[in-house]
Amino acid sequence: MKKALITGVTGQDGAYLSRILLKKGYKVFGTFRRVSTPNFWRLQSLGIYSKINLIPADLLDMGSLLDAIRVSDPDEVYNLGASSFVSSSFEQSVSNAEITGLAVTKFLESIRSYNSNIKFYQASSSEMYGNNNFSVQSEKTPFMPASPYAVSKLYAHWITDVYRKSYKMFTVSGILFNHESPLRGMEFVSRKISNGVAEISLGLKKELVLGNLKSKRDWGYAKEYMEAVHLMLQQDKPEDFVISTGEAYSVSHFAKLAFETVGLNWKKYVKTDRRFMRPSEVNYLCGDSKKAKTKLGWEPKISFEELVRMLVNEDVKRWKMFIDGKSFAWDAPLYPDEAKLITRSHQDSNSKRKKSEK
Ligand code: NAP
Ligand code: G4F
Repeated sequence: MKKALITGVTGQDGAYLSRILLKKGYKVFGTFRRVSTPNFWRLQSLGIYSKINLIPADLLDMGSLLDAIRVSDPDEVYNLGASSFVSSSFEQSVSNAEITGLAVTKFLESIRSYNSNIKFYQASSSEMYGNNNFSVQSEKTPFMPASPYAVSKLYAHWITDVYRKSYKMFTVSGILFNHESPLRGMEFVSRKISNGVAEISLGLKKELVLGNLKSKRDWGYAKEYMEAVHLMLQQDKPEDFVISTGEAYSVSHFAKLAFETVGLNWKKYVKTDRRFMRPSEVNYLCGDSKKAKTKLGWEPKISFEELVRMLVNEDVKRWKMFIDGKSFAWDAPLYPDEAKLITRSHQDSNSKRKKSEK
């Protein structure tokens, strides 16, 4: 029986990847952070919580990573753990660098000293391309990071490459473009929109406040992307792959389709506020995943429209179940109302407003 160790098992991708590996007969180990409130709703909602061997560990703590490797003695390691929200990397840039960037070197060192035959997957990101003005981005496109998160991911990406070349280890990076699902965190724009649309359609909320509506992203379905991730570690040779749909749509188009799903006109409900805009924005991302199609036999199946509808319908279903008093694993009721959050962008937008009022 193959053994896999996944960091970030409590996140969106960790949950889908765990289910894929369990179905393939793997013994799955997942690291989790000891937090004051347990965060296993995604594993519970996929019905796999009891099947994962959970190991407490933190990417900030090298000893705990080494312990996780010793305890699980894995054939494959999937490093999905990261501080993954780009906006917050502007507010917590140092911890982001440590968790998302430097921790990868600590992890690779731990693997190298324990057993350098372990295969290693690093969750790289299309955010690393930044604003490089290429109409499509492939494995060969130069990177131009525009956020602390992207810089940290790029460091992790290159150190993964260095370990592959220097120590002949099987280390690969998947450069994944945005991928969404009903298990997406509420702070990301797709879920923020689908949840907001669900609440508005049921009369629970009056408006949806967003940031930059013009930026474009290449949005795919997380479950399909995790199938590609597994395939990357089954190749004969370690290589990096872009995973994307090849189509880019604006945030406003996402909102339009989401509101149309419940028969509403988005223009009546969507407002914008500077505090949801970033100090520096990546305007456009669109991936070329031809290499994955040729070498992995992978291509996306679900269309953008289907993805948007899936998210909205699932959130409407959840809110209805909640109203009916049903109990189920879910995040929305615990999520803080963004109107109450005070962030650096909030202060920046206040000071800009005050200056313009003078
Ligand atoms: P996610 O839902 O935010 O999950 C992130 C995971 O990382 C969570 O399990 C989180 O644990 C864990 N984590 C955070 N800080 C940690 C720390 N100090 N030590 C150990 N674990 C820690 O993200 P995702 O969407 O599943 O993405 C998975 C990976 O792919 C991330 O590395 C992300 O940056 C990358 N990626 C994502 C996308 C995308 O569109 N989804 C695209 C490209 C790359 P808690 O539950 O305790 O917070
Ligand atoms: O959903 P987002 O926060 O995702 P973003 O920044 O593209 O990052 C995600 O994808 C990356 C891959 O490219 C991952 F590496 C990363 O971990 C994460 O999963 O924002 C998407 C776009 C941005 O242009 C943002 O400015 O939506 C825009 N946006 C507009 N209003 C908003 C909002 N984003 C958020 N989160 N909230 C808003 O209200």
